[in-house]
Amino acid sequence: MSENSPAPVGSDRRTGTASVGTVRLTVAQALVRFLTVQYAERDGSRERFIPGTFGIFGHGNVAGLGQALLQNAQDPADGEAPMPFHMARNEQNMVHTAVAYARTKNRLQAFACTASIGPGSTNMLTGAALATVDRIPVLLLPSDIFATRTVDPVLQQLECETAGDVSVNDAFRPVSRFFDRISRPEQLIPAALQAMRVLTDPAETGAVTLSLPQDVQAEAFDWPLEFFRERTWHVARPVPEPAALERAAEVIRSARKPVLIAGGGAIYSEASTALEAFTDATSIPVLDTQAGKGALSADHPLCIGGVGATGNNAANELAAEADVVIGVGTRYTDFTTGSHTAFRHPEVRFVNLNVKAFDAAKHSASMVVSDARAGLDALREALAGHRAPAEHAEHARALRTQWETLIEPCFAPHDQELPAQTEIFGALNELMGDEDIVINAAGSMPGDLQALWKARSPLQYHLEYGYSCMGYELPASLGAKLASPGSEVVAIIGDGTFQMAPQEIATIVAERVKVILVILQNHGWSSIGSLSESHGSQRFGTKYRMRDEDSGLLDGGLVPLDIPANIRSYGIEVQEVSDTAAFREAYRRAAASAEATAIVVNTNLYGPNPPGNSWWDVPVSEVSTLESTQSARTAYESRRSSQHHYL
Ligand SMILES: Cc1ncc(C[n+]2csc(CCOP(=O)(O)OP(=O)(O)O)c2C)c(N)n1
Ligand SMILES: [Mg+2]
Repeated sequence: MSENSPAPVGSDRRTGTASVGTVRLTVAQALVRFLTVQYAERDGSRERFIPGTFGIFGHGNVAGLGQALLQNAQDPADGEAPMPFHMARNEQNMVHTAVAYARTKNRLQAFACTASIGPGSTNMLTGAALATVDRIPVLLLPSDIFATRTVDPVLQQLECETAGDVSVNDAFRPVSRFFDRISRPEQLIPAALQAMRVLTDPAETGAVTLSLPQDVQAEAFDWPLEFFRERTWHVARPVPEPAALERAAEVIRSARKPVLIAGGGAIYSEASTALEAFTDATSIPVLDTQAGKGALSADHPLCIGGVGATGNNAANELAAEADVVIGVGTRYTDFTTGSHTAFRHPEVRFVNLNVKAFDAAKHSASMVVSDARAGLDALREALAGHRAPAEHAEHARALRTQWETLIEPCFAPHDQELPAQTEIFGALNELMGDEDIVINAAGSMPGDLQALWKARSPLQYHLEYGYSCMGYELPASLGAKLASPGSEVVAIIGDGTFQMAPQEIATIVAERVKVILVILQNHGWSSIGSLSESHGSQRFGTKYRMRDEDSGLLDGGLVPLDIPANIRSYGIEVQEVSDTAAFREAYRRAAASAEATAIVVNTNLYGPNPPGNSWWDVPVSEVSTLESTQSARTAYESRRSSQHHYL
């Protein structure tokens, strides 16, 4: 590739010295080249920010970004870094893979994802929403309709009669933290720089979308060489404002029964050591959210575990009594707050330590806008010498011991033909190493895992419960393994979830990535089935059953889907088991294998699930002719009356 004169001056990529001159490249070639020289740095450790691109080609990107990626691989410019390409099977899945990678890297790296026009691009919308809800960086490059409009309507174009500049890609706007459409080549320069800013800003990050019209991708432009110099984006650790810190410390000093809730932010900011030091110094018990489990090791005597709708009784009792709740890096979803019923002290106050003011302000809190690690260290110093009352910590430890006794039966064999999934989780928790990764997102499993799982490292418990997206687990296992090759990566996948997105097994096989897929076959939805039953809807439409010729309903025999055979067809080994001892054996074989394998476990659709006494607000029909619904409504109204506004 030749670069236009004048020749680059002082174009040392390493030092980032200014370069003079231009180079003629297409927009797609320029974007790929730009992305290969972006770095992120935190605490002195620096890595290339975009390690590769996932993609599926169609007419929207095959000759634009596809050509640029090929050229990058086959004919790189002098000193140009490679941009590894990974071919996915479904666009939604590739975003899940990218999200899992970025999460495992604590948001210090993120993949790019390229998709074709129309359905290829809109298939990424769910992944975009997931990334934005979960605050995980991913760079999305959907292709767009011609900027020139000469050939409109192009294949797969939505024709908006009232606005010529609208395409299906406008649907990315609400689910992206930054969106731009590159209608002219030079727009790429500010857009690419803004994209990097948002991706590497812990308070802003999420899906970033650069919509790339098909014609513009292939259009050439004389780019300033300066655009392609190596850039380092410093991932911030904002420190708390002293006055905010003092206000927060005062609230905490006044507390008789404080608790701390560790959310995902505590993990992404690598605040575990700071959290442990804070806990040891203050004796304040630590509860966790789905994203925050493992921030404090389960072995710590004041790690009480999951709080809220899927939490455990010990954590929920402490939450109910708490006069001060310290939220660290949490968004306070309805699962964490038990739909605003978990915190019951009439004068409960909140202290929220969050890098995002939006979250810090929740529940009328005393706000500390700060990085979790920096904030915890500063708060510990501001509280020097202060400890929560000794009887409070004692009470927390006693509740924890009681809960551990209460859940023992969850792990023992039940008197039923097929195991409860809790038995399998107990075995898995024992078999997996501290640095291994368990992945799950939807079904009845997140509730059981949040209540029962003991995470001994911040890496181990990878639950996507912000968007709780069926289909995340399997492609996410690929992303997590690419990010942490030394970890055993286990995706726990319900049979419903499996049927939504099995196809990325082909990508896992092609990439030669070793993961362990654990599929729980219970012929339906244990989760929504029990929710339906408790809410008066009689498990309607929640089982995989044949349409019965007499009743006309889906309540006939089992649908003859052979999941093991289906998985085997992708070329990987499958073991099928129906009891916990056999599962242990199967896991040991899977762990010993060098290749991806699957274990299909037949489990009981009806659980039982762990004990629990918390609540989740799912409205029940106010009027109904069904007795089941009427009684569920009465129970619903009584629980709803205990909701708080936290003002
Ligand atoms: C994409 C998506 N669609 C629908 C839902 C709503 N939903 C939550 S759990 C569930 C059923 C999950 O079934 P399965 O994977 O078999 O797990 P199980 O409930 O049996 O544990 C559904 C439909 C969801 N979370 N995600
Ligand atoms: Mg199921």
